[in-house]
Amino acid sequence: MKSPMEALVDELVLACRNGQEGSRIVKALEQYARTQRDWERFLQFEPSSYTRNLVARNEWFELLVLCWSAGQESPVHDHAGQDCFMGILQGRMEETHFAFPEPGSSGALLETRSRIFEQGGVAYIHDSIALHRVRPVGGPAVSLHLYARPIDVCNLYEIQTSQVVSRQMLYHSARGLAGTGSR
Ligand code: 2CO
Ligand code: FE2
Repeated sequence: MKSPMEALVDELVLACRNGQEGSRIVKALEQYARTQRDWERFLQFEPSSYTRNLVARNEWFELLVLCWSAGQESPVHDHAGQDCFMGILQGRMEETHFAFPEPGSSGALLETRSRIFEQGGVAYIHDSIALHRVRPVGGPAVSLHLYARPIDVCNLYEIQTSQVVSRQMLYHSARGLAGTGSR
C-alpha cells in the first residue's frame, strides 16, 4: 500500500514527464496539502536557518519539505529558469516578489507584490515572473516545494544593493522515498 506522499510523487511524475501540466501539479499539491499528514516524517527545524528536506528527486523534478521557524526567511532569489510550486502544509507563508534588477544596478530591489498563502494554498513562480522572498507569518510553518527540473544552484540578491551571489542549494536531510526514481 502506497503512502499518500508516494502517491503524490507518482502523480507528479505523470504530470511532469511528458511536458509539464501546471494545473494538474497545482491540483495534486493542493489536494495533498489539505488532506495528508505523512510529511511529518520529514520535519526538522534548525535555529540557524530554514531547512530543506528532500522527499524525491528524478530527472523531471525534486520535491522538498521546507521547515521554517518563526522569524526565519529565504534570501531574495531566482529559480535557475525552472518552475517552482510551493504548497503550504502548515502555518501561513508570505511570498514577496521583486523585479529583476537592471544590469549594473546598485540600487535597492523593487518590490512588486506580496501575498499570504494559507494552509492548502499553492504559489507558483518562474524567473519570467519575478524574484521572490518567502517567510512564515504568525509562527512556524512547513511548505512543500516542487522544482521542475531540480535546482542545484540559484542566485541570491541583496535587497538594498541588488548585489548577486550564486549559491549551491543543499539538503538538510535526504531520507527520501523508495521507488521514486531518487538518485
Ligand atoms: N527556493 C527556496 C529554496 O528552495 C525556497 S523559496 O520557495 O521557492 O530554498
Ligand atoms: Fe524560492
